[in-house]
Amino acid sequence: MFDTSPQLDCAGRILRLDRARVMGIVNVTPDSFSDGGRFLDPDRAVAHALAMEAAGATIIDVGGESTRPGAEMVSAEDELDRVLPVIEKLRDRLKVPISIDTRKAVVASAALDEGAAIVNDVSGLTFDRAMTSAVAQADAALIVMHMRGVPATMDRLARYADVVAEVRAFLERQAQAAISAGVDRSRIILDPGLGFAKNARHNLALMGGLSELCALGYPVLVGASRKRFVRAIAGDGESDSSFGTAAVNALAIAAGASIVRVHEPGPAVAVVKMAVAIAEHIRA
Ligand code: HH2
Repeated sequence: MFDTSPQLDCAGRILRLDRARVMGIVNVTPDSFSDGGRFLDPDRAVAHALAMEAAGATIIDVGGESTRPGAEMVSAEDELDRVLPVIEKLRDRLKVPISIDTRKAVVASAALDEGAAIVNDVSGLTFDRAMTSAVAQADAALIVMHMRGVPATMDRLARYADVVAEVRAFLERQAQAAISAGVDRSRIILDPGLGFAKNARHNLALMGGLSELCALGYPVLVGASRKRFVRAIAGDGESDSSFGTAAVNALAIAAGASIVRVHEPGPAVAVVKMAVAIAEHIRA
């Protein structure tokens, strides 16, 4: 029978989005806010990625630059030295697509050449003008995330009259720009960028208005895992905020999100299954 369920063609790898999916995070960095240093060694990063796939992650997001508030920029050379050995080792061992979490086109292109299939640009295409052509040339999928400024300055830029309307307008504009530059519309994913130039109130407003972002017609990704606002509100400890993260993920799926980005896929997969089962019964 002809299959009409939603799916994303990521450089030839098919990611089915007929129900919500889990993206597992591999931070190959010394300084990420919750797991900095744990996966700087390529073999540990690879083992972690494989374990996340086994736990049910259907995208593995590899990043070599921390974007925590205040973080300094990493050179493209250092970023490549961190991520390429990991992607190279994962390429033939993972069944699920790899995304590269970077703002730099040269890093994205090299990662795509090495076997990544999705570019996760946390700058929402504002950092590097060459990013859209790098994505388009590889027929890769593209995650467009909202942020303002750069990690070193973004906290100062958390001022909005209507955060949902402003984030929505930005994402729509950047998606259009990507399409005009040759990225296929069916390969674009949008992300409100929780915690990026946003305070706790802004993050909550975006969660409350998430269905308005989903109404743009692109799959929506939500990344709340271990973020400051979750730890502050759920209050379940500095290092672990898995229950707070689970609550955000369940509500994101109820509002129509297609992907949740997490550090711990195991519990997240259970949350997604439960939330998906209920979301199918939500009355309009
Ligand atoms: N959050 C982080 C990094 N990349 N990408 C998307 N699309 N959405 C997010 O919310 C997002 C992201 C920050 O989290 P983490 O990777 O754990 O930390 P760090 O940037 O310090 O490595």
